[in-house]
Amino acid sequence: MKIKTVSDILEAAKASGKTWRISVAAAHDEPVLKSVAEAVEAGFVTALLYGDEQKIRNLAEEQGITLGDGFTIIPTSTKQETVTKAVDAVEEGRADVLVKGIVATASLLRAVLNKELGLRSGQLLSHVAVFYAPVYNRLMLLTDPAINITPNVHRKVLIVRNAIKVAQRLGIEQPRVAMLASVDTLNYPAMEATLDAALVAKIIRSTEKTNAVVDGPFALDNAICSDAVSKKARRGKVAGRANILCAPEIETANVLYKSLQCFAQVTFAGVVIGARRPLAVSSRADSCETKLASIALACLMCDQ
Ligand code: COD
Repeated sequence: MKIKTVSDILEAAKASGKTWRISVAAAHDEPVLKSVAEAVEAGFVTALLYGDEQKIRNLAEEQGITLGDGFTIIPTSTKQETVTKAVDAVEEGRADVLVKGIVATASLLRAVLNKELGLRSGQLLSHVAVFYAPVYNRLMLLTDPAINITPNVHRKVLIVRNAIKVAQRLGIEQPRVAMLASVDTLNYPAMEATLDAALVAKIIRSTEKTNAVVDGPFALDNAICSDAVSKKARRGKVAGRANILCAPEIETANVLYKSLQCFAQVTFAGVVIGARRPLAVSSRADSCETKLASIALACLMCDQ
């Protein structure tokens, strides 16, 4: 099916006819449990729930959730035990997708990156947040608001590659990637992000066989809005039409994500790729809809 919105991501997971096994790290939280219950109810997942069993059962009762066949609760008592066991389930092949529950992203990632027991694949892990922008009537991907703190040029190339994979899984055959900065022209050494943006675009253009078009630096308005482009005369295939926004570092990406979440109540689907299996990663304060869409997207990424 054609995926045009974040709701379509959920519909695509439902329509796949597949049932993925998810491992939820710290499920004792209302929006986490509700989103998992909706995914189980919709029939596209079965869930291993790690965390405080009594709290999970109490929340389920309060929410009218029956913890029936699609659920297995594995009681854990510390945060460390919870993340380690949830990651183990994926590592041992008992689950296809790891879902971040009410746990800090960094704690979960440290367990995922553990050299002996984790889910390392030799690739770079990065986070991609997908949202629908009604003003521009298109699906947009934002990266990386959650993992790579100050990526160098090499890591930025890998972050862009990961985002292109997610875009193509969503049916965007020729993603247009904008490398963000605060201006559209090189200003080095004062604005290092502008040089990185130009280098990443050049490296990908000259070394990769990809249908994607990568360009930068771009100020946000010139990346997404054709009106801004005509006023400022920024040219190229990406200008005003970007569908992947690659931020210079975590702060910019995370503030943009949270701005959309807080000021505009945007629903995201958030996924981490680059590990042996996909991770559904939303922010702890995200809505149940965002958590559910993140699970659906991570499940769809299993087919990549
Ligand atoms: N992909 C693959 N391997 C990685 C990655 C990555 N993105 N990051 C680190 N590694 C590997 C390194 O190569 C090394 O072998 C090992 O992991 C440890 O590397 P460090 O020492 O740089 O990593 P840590 O453990 O100090 O930090 C890794 C985190 C992912 C935890 C860290 O980058 C982090 O805290 N990111 C931000 C998470 C966060 O707070 N997000 C908030 C917004 S939700």
